[in-house]
Amino acid sequence: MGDIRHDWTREQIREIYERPLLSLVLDAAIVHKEMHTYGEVQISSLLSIKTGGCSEDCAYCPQAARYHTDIKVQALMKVEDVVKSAENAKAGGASRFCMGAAWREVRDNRDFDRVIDMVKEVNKLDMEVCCTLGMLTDYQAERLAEAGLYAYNHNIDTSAEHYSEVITTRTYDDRLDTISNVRKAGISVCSGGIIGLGETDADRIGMLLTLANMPQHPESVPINVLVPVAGTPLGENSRVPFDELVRMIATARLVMPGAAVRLSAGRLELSISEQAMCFMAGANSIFAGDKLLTTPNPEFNSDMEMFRVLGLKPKAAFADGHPKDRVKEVAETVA
Ligand code: SAM
Ligand code: DTB
Ligand code: SF4
Repeated sequence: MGDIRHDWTREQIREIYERPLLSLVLDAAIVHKEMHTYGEVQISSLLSIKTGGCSEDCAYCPQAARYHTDIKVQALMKVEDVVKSAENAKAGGASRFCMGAAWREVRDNRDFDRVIDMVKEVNKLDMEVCCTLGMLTDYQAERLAEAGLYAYNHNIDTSAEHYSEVITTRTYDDRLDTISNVRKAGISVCSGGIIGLGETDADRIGMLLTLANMPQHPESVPINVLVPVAGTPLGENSRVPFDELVRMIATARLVMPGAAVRLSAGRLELSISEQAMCFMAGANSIFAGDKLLTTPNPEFNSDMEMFRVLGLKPKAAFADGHPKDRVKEVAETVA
């Protein structure tokens, strides 16, 4: 039932996506229970280590320099401030700490050296360290891996077909290349997308098809609901209806049974019961902390209340081992 496959056809994913909602949720819940510890939720905390002033034109993003949003541009943070923030996140129950930078790509300069130091320092806290810094070369991915990076987030955002409606300053293939560099370096891959960008159901299915047919599924798949930000081209988009989010999560669960499906941006607008349905449909990860990168997220206390009411348990760091060790294990089994 929860077979891990990489040969999905568009029609097969469409058939799943179009099932009546409650049947779809039940099917996803069965696979979820078979493949994961039901009710266990991985908690990631996000920190924007370099904010705004980005050269890209991602139409959803408040950090693109060309749009007039009211975010405060901030240069790369100091290592010690980042470590303090990671310590707070750990005290709040986060097992993963994700550092985001508003860069198009990583450059081999002193800023990157500082990020490498951040990775080393946060790693000492026994947390899964994650970064999202834009495009990476294979060499940069290796440097991050050597510094102890556990995961790298790089989203495909939408379908290959819809992509150029949203971003023109880099291509879908650029994104896939970075993901493959991350994978080659033995770093856990975190890749998903956004719904609410003006895409069709066929685009949502196309996005899941790309992810599900990767040679290895991303270990984490964030499903973001667009947070419309005034001043961006998509700032007036209407909110994605809740049932469409549930449908997307359940389909992701069924086509990538082993992945952590993350209920990501857009949680602030969801009630506890709506989030409960997302967890039933296979979501088993969230971003916690009162801020995402630049936009608000539910308060710590309200999330703790949700965990209590729903009987959710935070997942421990490194419960799935380290991707590097898994590469070693596979090599040893083969030898
Ligand atoms: N600059 C790097 C990059 O683009 O890869 C890293 C940071 S970027 C903000 C990370 C991801 O956040 C984007 O790929 C996108 O999926 C998501 N994101 C950005 N703005 C968003 C918004 N307004 N609503 C939902 N998701 C958003
Ligand atoms: C992801 O998929 N979602 C996070 C994280 N990866 C980096 C970012 C969401 C950003 C939402 C808009 C903001 O706060 O700026
Ligand atoms: Fe820049 Fe990333 Fe925002 Fe695109 S999503 S504008 S690359 S910060």
